[in-house]
Amino acid sequence: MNAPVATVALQAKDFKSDYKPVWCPGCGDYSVLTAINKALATLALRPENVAIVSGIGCSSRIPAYTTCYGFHGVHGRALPAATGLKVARPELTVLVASGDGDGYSIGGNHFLHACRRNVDLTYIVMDNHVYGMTKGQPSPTTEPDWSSKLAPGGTGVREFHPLVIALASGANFIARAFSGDPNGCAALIAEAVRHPGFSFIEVLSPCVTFRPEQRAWKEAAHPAPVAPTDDPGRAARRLMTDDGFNIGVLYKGSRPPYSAGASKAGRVEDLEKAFRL
Ligand SMILES: Cc1ncc(C[n+]2csc(CCOP(=O)(O)OP(=O)(O)O)c2C)c(N)n1
Ligand code: SF4
Repeated sequence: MNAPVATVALQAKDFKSDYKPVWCPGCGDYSVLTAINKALATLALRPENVAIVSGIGCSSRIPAYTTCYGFHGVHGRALPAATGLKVARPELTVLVASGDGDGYSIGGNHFLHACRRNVDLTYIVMDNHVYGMTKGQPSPTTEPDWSSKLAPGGTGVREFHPLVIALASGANFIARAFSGDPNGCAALIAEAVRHPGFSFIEVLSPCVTFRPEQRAWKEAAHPAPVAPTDDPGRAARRLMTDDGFNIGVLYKGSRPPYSAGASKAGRVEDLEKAFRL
């Protein structure tokens, strides 16, 4: 985070746009929106110094509901758009909003390389283990035995483990949050924004329409019983044996973030000069 901060303290409501969310009543994404707005107010940022980039899905509607700059792009392509934006405009605080379909399926390749590049972004994935917007298809994080009209008897395919993949690919900060605890979620988002480099937060955010049984996540979510580690080996062991409901910061690394100025490819201004007609 390196954007100028507000001289007059703003409140979470100052980050809320006039658009009324069209999410189903009870959708977890309402609380994630509240948490993002709280985190931005806690960080004393101003809406004009923040950009929220997303792909497509119910969760990807977030940018329209804030007063920050927003880019609601193409399905699965939020990370490359956000990476370009952050490299060209490093003074902006850039948040990326996604879903498990958008971010791990069509956007899965970009996820690996965003972790590896370590550009200073905060990636918030609202995971409901289903494609909500397109009416309930299984996603990469859907349990293999989840039976639905579209996948009777389940897919039989093992789940993708986003946190392990993020660690193996080089993410510098890895956390899990729960939308049912918006204050805790806001605190984790603020910590992720403050942490330099690529920060990944998996937010368990129930889809009450296609996965009504996820309302029980309230009982399942619990604070991670261990302090964050900076040791990738220890983090890997913890994440591989994780029950999927440990909430908190699970890995905090110290890899220096990508800097366009330090790259042999040259600074963005030099590249722009070279391409000027
Ligand atoms: C190229 C392309 N393929 C497919 C779609 C259809 N589509 C829109 S949203 C979506 C899945 C969204 O699921 P997820 O990211 O989990 O978000 P949720 O709606 O659950 O929040 C799909 C497949 C699309 N818009 N563009
Ligand atoms: S379909 Fe699911 S994810 Fe989409 S708005 Fe409704 S509850 Fe939320």
